Amino acid sequence: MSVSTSANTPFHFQPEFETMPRDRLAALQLERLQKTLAHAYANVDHFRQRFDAAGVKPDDLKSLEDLARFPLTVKDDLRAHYPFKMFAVPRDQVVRVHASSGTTGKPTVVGYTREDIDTWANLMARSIACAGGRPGDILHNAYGYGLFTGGLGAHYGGERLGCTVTPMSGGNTEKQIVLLQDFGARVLCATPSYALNIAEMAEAEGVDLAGGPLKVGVFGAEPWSEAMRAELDQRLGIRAVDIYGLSEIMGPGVAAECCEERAGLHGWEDHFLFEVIDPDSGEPLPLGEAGELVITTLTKQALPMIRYRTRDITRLSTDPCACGRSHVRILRITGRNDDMLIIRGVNVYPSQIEAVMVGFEGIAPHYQLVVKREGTMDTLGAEIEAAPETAAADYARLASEIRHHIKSLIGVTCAVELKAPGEVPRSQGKAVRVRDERPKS
Ligand code: DLL
Repeated sequence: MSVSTSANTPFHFQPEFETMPRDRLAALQLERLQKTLAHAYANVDHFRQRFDAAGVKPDDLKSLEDLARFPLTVKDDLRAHYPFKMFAVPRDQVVRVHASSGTTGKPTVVGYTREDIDTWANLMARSIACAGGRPGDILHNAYGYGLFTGGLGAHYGGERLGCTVTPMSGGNTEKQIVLLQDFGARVLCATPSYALNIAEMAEAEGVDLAGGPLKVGVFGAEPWSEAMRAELDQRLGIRAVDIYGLSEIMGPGVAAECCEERAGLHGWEDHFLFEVIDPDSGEPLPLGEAGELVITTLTKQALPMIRYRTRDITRLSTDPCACGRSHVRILRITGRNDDMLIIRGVNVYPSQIEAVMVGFEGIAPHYQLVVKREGTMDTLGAEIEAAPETAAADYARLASEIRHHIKSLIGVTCAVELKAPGEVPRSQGKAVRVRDERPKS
């Protein structure tokens, strides 16, 4: 692997950072954290007010553990300061903005200085390389371009790594398949649900993507399962690798799995500090316990984030990894705590239903949960697609078996309906797993 630290030369592995002993990594984090707190306090009214209200000053941070004394930040804080009031630099130093779709209320807007964009490109290059991409590869980028961070994030990272990037964006699946083949892409960047959509359409058209040059899938932006990984590996003839990120912190490339182990995402601790808290009390949890991931940026200029509550549920591990990287691993994110449905008092995550479905033969990995209101009670349904080889005469029996298992394993009544192949909507980006048909109050 080549080694270079210059931002201007293509590089893909920085052993001096990626394999840094954990005590030196902690020292680097402390130094960068002190600077970040001072920068946020001096330049963002919101942070100054929140720190003052909590009775803490940046100088009070003498160790990494002291961070727990600082207030948490939530998505609503960004909404309340729409569009630019959380920025820590004058607006004319912000060279790019992205924004969340804002289906409820105002979108959240995030900004980057030129140096932030450079750091992001480096971390995405590092993430793609960690996943198995190499300089010289043809990288087909099917993440959506636009306000979503996926498209441009993977684009700049692919270029920085030294790949030839096809800026395809999402949708137009027939064309994706033609270009994947004609250009000979080795790396596919997409949401896992959209990658599955591509695999399925290629098979239907008689195109053998699995036998071609495609070898690496860099899939993220939504929760997915080991069962889906096995399916993507097999149907596309690749090694599918998980990548994580969120706009409020940077975009894709906050963490990535390595192709060696594929057992949790290396969180890039030279640029971010990861904590897991109890989502109810807000208290930090010991290493290894499951809870809500909280991230603090260590090098961001335009939008420093202090203890941002991601809502993502996971566990951290510092067990050694076969790849030699020392950075913490974020274990597979199973869902968000705001995804949680409460059905007649039972807490249910969509990923739990998916985990039950995975055990069944005869169904395809396409499903949607439907929440309705009957009288004053919420009800849950699942529309699950049958595999092409399943006979229609077996649908009712299969549906009843799945319903029975959901009831006994999760404790919730779920009306399961088997759909014919192709009837569950396919994703072009992030899959919609829950259709909420409750009346809007
Ligand atoms: O989804 C950034 C991204 C783009 C990540 C491309 C990976 C690849 P947002 O649109 O702000 O940013 O959504 C962030 O998506 O808090 C998680 O809930 C979810 N998410 C992202 N990656 C994963 C993943 C991008 N690998 C939100 N597994 C996050 C599970 C994920 N959930």
